[in-house]
Amino acid sequence: MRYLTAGESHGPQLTAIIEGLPAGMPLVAEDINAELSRRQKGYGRGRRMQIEKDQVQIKSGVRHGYTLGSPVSLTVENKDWKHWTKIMGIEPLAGGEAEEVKRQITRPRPGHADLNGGIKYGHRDMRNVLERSSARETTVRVAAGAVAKKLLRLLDIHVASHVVEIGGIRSEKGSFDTITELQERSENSPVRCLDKEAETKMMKAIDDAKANGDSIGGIVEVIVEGMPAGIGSYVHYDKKLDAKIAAAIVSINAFKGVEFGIGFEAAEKFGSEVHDEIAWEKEKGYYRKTNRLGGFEGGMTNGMPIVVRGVMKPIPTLYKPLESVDVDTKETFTASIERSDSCAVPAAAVVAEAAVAWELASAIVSQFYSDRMDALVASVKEFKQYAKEF
Ligand code: EPS
Repeated sequence: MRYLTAGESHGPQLTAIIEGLPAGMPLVAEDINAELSRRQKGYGRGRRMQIEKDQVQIKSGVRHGYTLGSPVSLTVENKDWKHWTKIMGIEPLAGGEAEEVKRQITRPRPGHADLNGGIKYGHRDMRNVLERSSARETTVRVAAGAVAKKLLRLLDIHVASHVVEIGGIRSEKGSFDTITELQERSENSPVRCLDKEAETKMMKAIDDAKANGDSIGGIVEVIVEGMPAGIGSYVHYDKKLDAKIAAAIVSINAFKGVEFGIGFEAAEKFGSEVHDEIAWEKEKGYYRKTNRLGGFEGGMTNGMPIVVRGVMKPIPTLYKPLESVDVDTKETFTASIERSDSCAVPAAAVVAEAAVAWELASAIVSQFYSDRMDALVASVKEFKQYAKEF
């Protein structure tokens, strides 16, 4: 399974083309729209989110509510496009129009793709870079992830997330009993945090950063329940499923790191404090007495819940100026902007869910016969039973 996204932040639309889905999988726009609207929420978002009302249009690969096996194309309109038709126009500029859109971006923002992307493609107007490197693209990654989540749900595999840290404030009372409870509680929090005390402090930290013209980052955690053991590979480096998930998380705009289970804490512990003891019961099959490794051993799932965390740096588009260099004049200037999110960590949790869901769905589809959804459901069910009795 693979997908390609296209679209500029202020262009007419965003597109995702998904290939490799089983045929006969139920899919309607509402499955995707629900996820798109989750991504648009979150305390700390800027004015752009008041303009956009992300809604998907399924343009191919689905007939009468079921996938056909052919590529599924998804589009989401940029409502803001109507304000950018000249600056972001597709057709060559007519004589007089060039004057209107001559405002070129020659001042790269520190922390963004602007300068490196400009050098790579020879774009002296760095709008040509920032339009595509914008996190607006995550809209259609979430759309593709929503399709993956639908496939996983049909296999009784469930994905949820919450925010564990924003601007140095940690969620201390973030425990939960079931994944449904986790999802409900994080959904009802403006910062997707389970700890009410931390939630208030996080919102205050976002307000303070905003008042200061600054931005703050944080840590999100994705949890997945129901994955059978033995998905992924210990045989080939490029088929290790935890490695694929790590790449998918770090590929989200502004993400700088990833960990599974206790993650980096493992560096300071003995092996006996890190590895999870194996047990077996007739009803449950094999399980681990603890889940410090976050559901992965040897590049494969071990049947325990998957626990992945990703760290997002503060958004680099700042009201508070940082020094940079104008590529035309080579003069130092201080960069400042007109519109930005002060914190997008809650929204990024939804994007991280999508990224993880995609990798899991993709690994399942490649490991089992998957041309037909009914056959896939049957084989995964049978495999889960086999793994239990192994
Ligand atoms: C972004 C800048 C802002 C954000 C945008 C990501 O957009 P604009 O430049 O239009 O003010 O709102 O995020 C989204 C549009 C989105 O859908 O998440 C950036 O530079 O990455």
